[in-house]
Amino acid sequence: MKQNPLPELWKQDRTAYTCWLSIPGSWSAEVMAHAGFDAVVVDLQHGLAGNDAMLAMLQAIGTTAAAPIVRVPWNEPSAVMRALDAGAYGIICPMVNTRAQCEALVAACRFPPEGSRSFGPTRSLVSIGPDYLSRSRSFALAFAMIETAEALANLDAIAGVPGLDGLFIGPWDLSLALGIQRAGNLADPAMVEACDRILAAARKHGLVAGIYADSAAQGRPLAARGFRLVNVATDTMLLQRGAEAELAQARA
Ligand code: 3PY
Ligand code: MG
Repeated sequence: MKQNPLPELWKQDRTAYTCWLSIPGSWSAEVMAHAGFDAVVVDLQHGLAGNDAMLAMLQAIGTTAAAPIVRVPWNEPSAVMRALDAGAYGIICPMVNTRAQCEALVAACRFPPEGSRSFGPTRSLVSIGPDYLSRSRSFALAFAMIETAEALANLDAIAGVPGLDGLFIGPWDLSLALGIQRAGNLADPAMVEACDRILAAARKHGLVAGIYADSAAQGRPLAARGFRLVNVATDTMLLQRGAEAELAQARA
């Protein structure tokens, strides 16, 4: 019987490291998952995969111990339910700006009476197990992305939504929203302050704080600050950086 490894890691106050998949296809997903990340995120918002590729990528991640997570394209119940039905262990939802939007996200992740998820976990009943319904709570982690000024203004109300599992910072959108000179700059004092506020709100409400970084150098200090779901790699960037580095060395 499958278990979601993430809640156990967080009980031990350990950081789950993730990688982000923007390349559609099962092969690169399988390679990335085999690297040993705690969770692998299929990005349906800015990544290039659609629903068909998502299924194959979740199957590929399922050949490893990594928890498969999906970042849905938007806060749409159908997108959330589809990803959970296809075997995702959790949802990262972009642009959650109000308490009502966060309530809608959580409701889409939970079967009645807690929520309004429609029953039809076609693959989850196979890939997770026939008892999926009774264990679905730990396989439907709900993370609300905090990445706008509106979300920051509503931070406490969003974090207080019952059933939410975590807040997840999108530093690129958040830095644009805050008018920070260099987009994505996690070291900008205004970003440091915003991230600390989000971290504090997560702690206050017993939530996991997560954040997107695209390297270990960026991600390690974030884990030290208390983030417990930290992205440290993306497939596209690794491919690009690796290819450029090899070519540069060959031509040197
Ligand atoms: C952001 O930084 O805005 C993200 O959504 C990360 O992908
Ligand atoms: Mg974003």
